[in-house]
Amino acid sequence: MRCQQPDASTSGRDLLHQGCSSARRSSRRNAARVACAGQKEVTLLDYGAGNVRSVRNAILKLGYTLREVSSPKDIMGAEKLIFPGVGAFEQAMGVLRSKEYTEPLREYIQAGKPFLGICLGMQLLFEGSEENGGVEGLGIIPGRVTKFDTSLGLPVPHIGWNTLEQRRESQLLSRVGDRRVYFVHSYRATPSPENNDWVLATTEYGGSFISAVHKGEISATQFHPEKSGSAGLDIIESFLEAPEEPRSAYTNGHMKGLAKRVIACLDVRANDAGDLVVTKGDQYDVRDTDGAGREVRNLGAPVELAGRYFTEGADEVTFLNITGFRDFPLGDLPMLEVLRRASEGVFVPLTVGGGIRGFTDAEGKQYSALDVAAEYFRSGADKVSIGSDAVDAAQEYMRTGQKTGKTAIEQISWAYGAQAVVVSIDPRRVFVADPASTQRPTIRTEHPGPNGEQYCWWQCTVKGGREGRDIDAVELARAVEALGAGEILLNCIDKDGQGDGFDLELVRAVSDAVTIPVIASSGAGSPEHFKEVFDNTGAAAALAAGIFHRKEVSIEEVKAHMSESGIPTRTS
Ligand code: 1PR
Repeated sequence: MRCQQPDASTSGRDLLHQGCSSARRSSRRNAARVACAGQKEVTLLDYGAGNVRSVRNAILKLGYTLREVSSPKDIMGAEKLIFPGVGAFEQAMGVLRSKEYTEPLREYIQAGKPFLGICLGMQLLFEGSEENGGVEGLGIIPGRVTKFDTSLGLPVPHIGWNTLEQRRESQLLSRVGDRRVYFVHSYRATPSPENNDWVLATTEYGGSFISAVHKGEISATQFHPEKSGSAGLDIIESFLEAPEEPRSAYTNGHMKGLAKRVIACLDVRANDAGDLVVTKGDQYDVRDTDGAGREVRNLGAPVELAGRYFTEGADEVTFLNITGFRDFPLGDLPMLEVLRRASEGVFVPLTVGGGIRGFTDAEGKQYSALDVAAEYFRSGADKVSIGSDAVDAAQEYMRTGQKTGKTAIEQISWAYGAQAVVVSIDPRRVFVADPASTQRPTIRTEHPGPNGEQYCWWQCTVKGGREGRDIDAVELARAVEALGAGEILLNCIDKDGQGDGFDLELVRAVSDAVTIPVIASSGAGSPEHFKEVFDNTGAAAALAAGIFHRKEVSIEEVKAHMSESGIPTRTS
């Protein structure tokens, strides 16, 4: 068993410092202070399927030491075990079996020792799942895990910040109050008379599903406490240690349900001096137009900006390595380091995009898109965003009607689940006078073209808008959904950096065409633009860059405006 002390590395030292100083500031963090003295330890069951870095970082931030399971006997030896399940059900059960963890895990839980399962770590406790065509689980909790019903018109995966309906009181959720927590999953277990004694909380999403279970010392959550900001850190701390002051019973806020997400986006690239900077374009041109040098705009350092957006209440942070299409991403160590450092202090989901595709390096060694994605997940990403490669895959799929199982989308989705695969679309509006003049699907637009054209379509591009392809954004969205993408990041080159609002026609066309969540991007200039896009389209989230970087509008202002307008939003 490997033991990781919070002061074992420079970053660990920072975390120790943060953990201890926060403990000193708050009486309810006394437990953490004890842990800083090295007396408390948590065992983490990481079977290597994805990003558990945030769980690790959260434990360290709370001032606890960390042990990692490296053999079956470490499980029974644990005092408190956290099991963050990642990936698909079949994969996870397969790894548990091959490492001979299944029986010790069952024994540990049946012995009633302190256990916290997270996401798939909760689902695996059930009898089985219909994911991957039907797989047996650990059989601790009665019931089977099934897929959300897509016929209800709700986007699936269920991604974002939703409320908890607590069925009874328990220490685990005693400090959550009406704060939302972060979910990302396509499958769920539902309450039944057989599992009623396990159900601690349920959540509504096209019906009620189990969001937390609890019995004796065994707890598990369908949501990700490690990605749920301060509410999530409180939950993990409640599991680790009894709170000193009993908290009042929960109250659910007046606006229940899945919140519309506000995402801060950081376009990252090296400037001419070679420093990695957050930049921002106008219609994808990131160089200043004034001044002879046309330098890459420098709007800040990636890790610091990500930290600022977490503190200000961003529901997610997205990093786009905008020159990733040129370089070999695993050679792009600074970007991996950005993720590692950002994930130490940012406890909301992190997405990374740019260069997610297969590569052959200078020595002829081949790396699959899955290898590249795996490295990003290990470094702290929760989702990867695929741009150019998704266009190639979608065109090929539309041409042949066949799934090869070899595309980046399919491979990553299979290994990590659809929710980990975002497809970023970079479309540009093409006006046509007559729909018959193009094979692409058109809409009649309320904003006619320069020559009075009444119709348009949105041409997908690759390499950061440098090359146009003969595929429309709606066609691409449908194709990548079929290939296994779990979410669409819908940019718009015409609107990028313009500050005059999202392209509502584009967002409506794409969000109406798919069942997966769509993130509207490009053009936000005011809080009203967020209200506009949520009121008029099926967008599940809205992303902005320039207005946040330049501090023209704060995330708080956006959320306050959404809240006043009756749009469900996470405000704490
Ligand atoms: O093709 O898989 O390597 O991915 C490249 C990724 O980099 C894609 O996600 C692509 O969108 C992004 N990208 C490439 N070039 C640029 C560029 O700006 N020159 N950025 C670029 C795209 C769009 C959003 C932006 C919103 C909001 N930027 O990230 O943040 O438009 O901006 P606003 O709120 O200021 O209007 P691959």
